[in-house]
Amino acid sequence: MFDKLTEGLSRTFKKITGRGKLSEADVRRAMREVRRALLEADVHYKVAKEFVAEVTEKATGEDILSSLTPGQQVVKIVHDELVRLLGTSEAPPGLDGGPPLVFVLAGLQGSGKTTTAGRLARWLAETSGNSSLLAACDLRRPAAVDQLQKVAEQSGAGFYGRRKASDPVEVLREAVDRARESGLDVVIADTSGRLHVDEELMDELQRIVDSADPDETLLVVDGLSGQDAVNVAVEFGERVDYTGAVITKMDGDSRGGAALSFRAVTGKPVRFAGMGESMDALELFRPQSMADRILGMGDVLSLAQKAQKAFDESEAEKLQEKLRSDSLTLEDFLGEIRRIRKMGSIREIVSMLPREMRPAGADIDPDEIPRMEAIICSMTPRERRNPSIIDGSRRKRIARGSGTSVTRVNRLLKEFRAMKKLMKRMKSGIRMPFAPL
Ligand SMILES: Nc1nc2c(ncn2[C@@H]2O[C@H](COP(=O)(O)OP(=O)(O)O)[C@@H](O)[C@H]2O)c(=O)[nH]1
Ligand SMILES: [Mg+2]
Repeated sequence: MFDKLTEGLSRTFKKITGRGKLSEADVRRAMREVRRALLEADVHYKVAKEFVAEVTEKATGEDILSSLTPGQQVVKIVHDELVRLLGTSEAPPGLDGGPPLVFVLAGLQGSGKTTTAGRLARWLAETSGNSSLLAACDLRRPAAVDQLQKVAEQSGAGFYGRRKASDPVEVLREAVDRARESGLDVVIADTSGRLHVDEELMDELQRIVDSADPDETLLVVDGLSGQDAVNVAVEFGERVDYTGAVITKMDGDSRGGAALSFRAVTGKPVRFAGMGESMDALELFRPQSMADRILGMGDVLSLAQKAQKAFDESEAEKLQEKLRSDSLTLEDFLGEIRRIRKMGSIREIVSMLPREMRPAGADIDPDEIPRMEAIICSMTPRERRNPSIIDGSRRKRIARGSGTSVTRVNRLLKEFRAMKKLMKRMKSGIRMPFAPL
């Protein structure tokens, strides 16, 4: 995702972070490069221009240029402006009201509406326990009703549709009645799209929206189409007052133009990002981590901030020393998993690391921690200090002593090794070239 943009920006930032002094001309030169990188990523030219003007203004102040690390300050300003451009914070859909809440999905053909209907149902179920009913309001193509039904099955959502129906407004009304009768929380209407915005499409959508008065009208746009996605959004906005957007196909080689320009051009929040074709590939759109990724830090910056909070500096140093000398013990491990629990689940932390830094099998379920504690406590001090002596019979004894099983003891030892690897990498990864830590 956004690889080219990341490449362009890193090249520029490398030039300015390696130096102790920066002149105003250096900053201006760097900003010209930033502007070019944004345009190449298909960011709307006005957005790119304003972005660069804003950063330049902030970055050429005396306080920045005369600071000890001017390059890093400039990168930080770019980072913060990117976060702002992307919408500052997450913008989940409103869930007060209803039941049933009504969400309408609109957008061009192929943008990902039908897929998003299922993924949204899944997301709602997982994040807030809401049940959904998918309503088949795309009556243009006969196969559309079947496709939605399949998606509903895959996502575990309910389905309402009539193959012979001709009026989507009516279908949605019936679906809402059905959801109310069955006690379902959200109706998600899949509507029809066209290849281009046309009168007929907009009329139909407007009728649906006028009649259903949805709690959310989400415009689904294709992240691969760059600025075009934003142009489409502007056209839709002239006719229908949608509440937010879903940008799909961000997993592909999307250059970033849609995600970066959307908010600034339309004034509407991007609520979700589609990150793949599977039913669980819908994520809240996260300006903060998106900006981190664009700057090529994976989410290392936020990981580092989190880590910093949880790690006491001297502890971290001790640990570093142990990692260096490879003498990390299971006692340290226990201390570490308790600390890391404070930071959020390991799964979450691992997912924030750039892909190449991710160790295999290092995700530990936080609910497992008490059990892991019991297992480590059932070991002798010698075993804790030197896990390699834990052979088959010791494993059996430990399993008995901790009231667990040999499988669990094995898993813990495996996780310990993975963790050792993870922490080694984290330690070297946290100090990124320009993360001002
Ligand atoms: N890689 C990827 N493919 C997606 C994503 N969202 C949708 N698609 C694919 O895009 C195509 C069109 O999606 P569909 O939901 O049928 O679009 P609709 O015409 O707007 O209903 C399908 O092949 C989807 O699998 C996404 O986030 N990532
Ligand atoms: Mg569809």
